[in-house]
Amino acid sequence: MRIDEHDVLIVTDVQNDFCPGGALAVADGDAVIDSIHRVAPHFEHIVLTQDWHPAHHTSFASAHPGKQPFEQIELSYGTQTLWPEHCIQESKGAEFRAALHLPQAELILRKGFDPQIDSYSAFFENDRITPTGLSGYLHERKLTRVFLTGLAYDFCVGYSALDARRLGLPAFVLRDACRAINLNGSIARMEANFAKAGVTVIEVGALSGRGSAT
Ligand code: VGL
Ligand code: ZN
Repeated sequence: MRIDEHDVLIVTDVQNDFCPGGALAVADGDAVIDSIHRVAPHFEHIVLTQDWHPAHHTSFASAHPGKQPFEQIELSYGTQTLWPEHCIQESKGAEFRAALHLPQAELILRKGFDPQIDSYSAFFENDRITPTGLSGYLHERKLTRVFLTGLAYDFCVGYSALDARRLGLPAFVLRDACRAINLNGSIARMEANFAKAGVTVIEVGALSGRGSAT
């Protein structure tokens, strides 16, 4: 499949806390970097997302006395999984992984900064209605097809892909450029949602375009 100037690569949350040694480490998380570097030269447009929580964020188990990480609670906007404290603004854990080298990325979109609402998706916060502004940005720049990579496949990457479809944008998840958290069947559940929403899952090797011979 050939990449053109209306396509955008979204690199999701490749941050220290989601990589080995981090507060919410995804197994083999930094393995996404090589795949992302492989595919990046095809794209004229790249957006990075950065999970960016204030201390005491409502998604942290530590903000809810008696609750443990990976339990669920009901918040005003619905069910929320509770996480270890991670990606706190200006912390080392919130920094992009040092090996990630994408100086050509055009936008860094921060999310999860409202103390009271989590944000998995790059498009909408977890209340499913508060926009991050990414939809308007892509629209104004005439970026219409979304290719998703990064962490985690079954949370932030997945919800971003579903929201892209909700906005009417073709969405392609590059499976081998993602790694998953895999919490209580979250991978299978997300893939069922992909199928319903029309999200296409492909491999990095399926793409060609700028900077490739084919
Ligand atoms: C993520 C859980 C909490 C992710 C972010 O990037 O998938 N998951 N915050
Ligand atoms: Zn988070």
